[in-house]
Amino acid sequence: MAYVNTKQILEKANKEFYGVPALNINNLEFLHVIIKAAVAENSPAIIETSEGAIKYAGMGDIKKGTDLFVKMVKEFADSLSVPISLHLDHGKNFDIIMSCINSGYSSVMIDASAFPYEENLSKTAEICKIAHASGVSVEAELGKLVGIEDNVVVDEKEGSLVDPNEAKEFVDKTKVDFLAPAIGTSHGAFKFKGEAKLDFDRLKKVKELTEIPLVLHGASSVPVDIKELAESYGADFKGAKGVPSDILKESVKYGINKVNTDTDLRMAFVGGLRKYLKENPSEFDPRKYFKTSFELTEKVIRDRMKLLGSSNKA
Ligand code: PH4
Ligand code: ZN
Repeated sequence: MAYVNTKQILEKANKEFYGVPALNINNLEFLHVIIKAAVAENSPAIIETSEGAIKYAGMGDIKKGTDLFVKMVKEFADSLSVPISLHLDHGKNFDIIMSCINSGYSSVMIDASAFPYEENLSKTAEICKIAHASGVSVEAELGKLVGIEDNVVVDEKEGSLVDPNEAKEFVDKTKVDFLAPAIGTSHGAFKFKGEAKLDFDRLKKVKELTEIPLVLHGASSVPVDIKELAESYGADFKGAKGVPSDILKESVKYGINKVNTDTDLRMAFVGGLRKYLKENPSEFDPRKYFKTSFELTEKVIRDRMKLLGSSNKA
């Protein structure tokens, strides 16, 4: 099978009420570990690359970056029985979005959420038209991901979350395939100053009105064991806090199907690397010193697949 359209993965998840992790990569090692985890869990997986990842992998050359990621992912996915897709995360640059479509990505995100609603709508509709003509599915975002500083001012936070009625009109007019409604998460390792909380009433309304697969950005949990392990080997992750597992599970119950996770993988990988190098100070072979990184990161991904319900859904 197994290099598929992201829409195929998410429509099944939507119908059968589970979430699929969307996991960011920047290099070959993260791809290896995701493939390993997906096969072990018999789970679908969505692999995503940000615009920064594409520039990094292509040494600044966008076409090289998008071609390389498609070749890498397809090379592994095509011989697997679990469905794997490749998605552009937070596409803001028209040339990068076009390069992903032309190289053969399974789906792209057009992130015009920084623009006023009408402009977001028209930009998203334009990308949908182009992408759909090539069989590529599209994600868009409504509302803004709330940063930690915004959490302090509640009114500002209110104003930046998704409006469910706008979401309905937006989906109808743009023909977007999946939608990321802002419901209170933010990117990175420092999401909440106080208690973690998402706006589930808003999420339920968006799902009820649109019925399409929904996406949760900023969904890393910052697992305590990973944080503590990394810190015991010298990392400084003071104040790091993510979305607790029970809240993630609840968000799937209310309609989230694509669960964007990057920070947890990065923390597990770097924690494992710190541990390995401390315990093996004379090792300098890259085929060996990622051993603990691989083990910890694979476990984080497999735990996430079990939690979201994508295990055995391949
Ligand atoms: N993302 C990941 C964004 C990564 O520029 P960049 O490569 O650093 O961008 O879209 C997420 O939603 C991940 O959320 P997380 O931070 O909670 O893992
Ligand atoms: Zn995101």
